[in-house]
Amino acid sequence: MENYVKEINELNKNHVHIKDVDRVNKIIHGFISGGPNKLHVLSDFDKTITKQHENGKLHLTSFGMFNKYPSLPEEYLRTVNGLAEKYRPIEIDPTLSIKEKSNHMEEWWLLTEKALMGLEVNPMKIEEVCSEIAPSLRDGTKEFFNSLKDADIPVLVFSAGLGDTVVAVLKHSGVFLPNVEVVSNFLKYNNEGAVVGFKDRRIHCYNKNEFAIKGTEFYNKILNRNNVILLGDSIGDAGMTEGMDHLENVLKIGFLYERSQEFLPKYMSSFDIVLEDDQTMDVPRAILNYITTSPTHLGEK
Ligand code: MG7
Ligand code: MG
Repeated sequence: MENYVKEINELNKNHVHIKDVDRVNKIIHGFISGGPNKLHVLSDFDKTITKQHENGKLHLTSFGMFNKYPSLPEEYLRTVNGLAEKYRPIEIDPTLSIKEKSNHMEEWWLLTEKALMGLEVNPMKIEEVCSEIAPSLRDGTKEFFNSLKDADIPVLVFSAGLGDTVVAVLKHSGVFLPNVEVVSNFLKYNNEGAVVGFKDRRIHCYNKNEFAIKGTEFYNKILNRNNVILLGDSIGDAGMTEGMDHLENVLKIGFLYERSQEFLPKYMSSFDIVLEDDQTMDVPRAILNYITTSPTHLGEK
């Protein structure tokens, strides 16, 4: 088999870590054989589509952006900030098993949903707040999404964050294209315009898998697409394809930034390709470009 990894320049940089090059070559081979018609993209949002850091600052997450909505009740903010203080360390604790964390995350999202209940917020105003905050997307995201659209490749942005702010940012950045869908926690309102919770089952960072995608319109679109590029920045993101039995070639790309020394081994065993402090979409773009221009694929046309 050809050494695709060697041929794709972007994969030969110092910050690119690949545990098993043969495996990645096999996956890319599968991508080329299947062509764009068999491919789709499954991507996390927070710190995967948005940058992990910029000018020395970390970006707000989708929940964090919502909390910048003007004049939210003090009590709501106190509650959710308290929850984040308690649960965030558990979320990233490398000594706990996924199962243990899962129960805590279940609780965190439930309590957040409860705290949101009764808030009177305006969807248009949420969009406005997000356009003002306007977190930057990774360099090249727009080009990446446009290439995916041109090749008719569906993209699922799969977020355990808040869907309303995710969509607002994607729209504001011009990447909410017809081939893009968002599965996330969306606010549900009553007739008086007060939040009554999330629209569907809560998606948290450790049940973000087929459980949440099955039955959606997107799932039907990808049932005949057995190749996928998965993008994420948290270990939990590597599990997004769990339960999707029709998949054949799954390429997991992980963006690592915080505590990278400590986490690199773990990331390398969860993701096929680990990008250390890479705030661009260069690697996914290079791979996509390689697939769509590959002679094997073009020869089949
Ligand atoms: N995350 C999860 N929850 C909250 C919350 O209530 N407030 C804030 N500020 N952040 C939250 O995109 C998923 C990420 O969102 C964070 C319920 C988690 O850290 C999770 O990784
Ligand atoms: Mg993320």
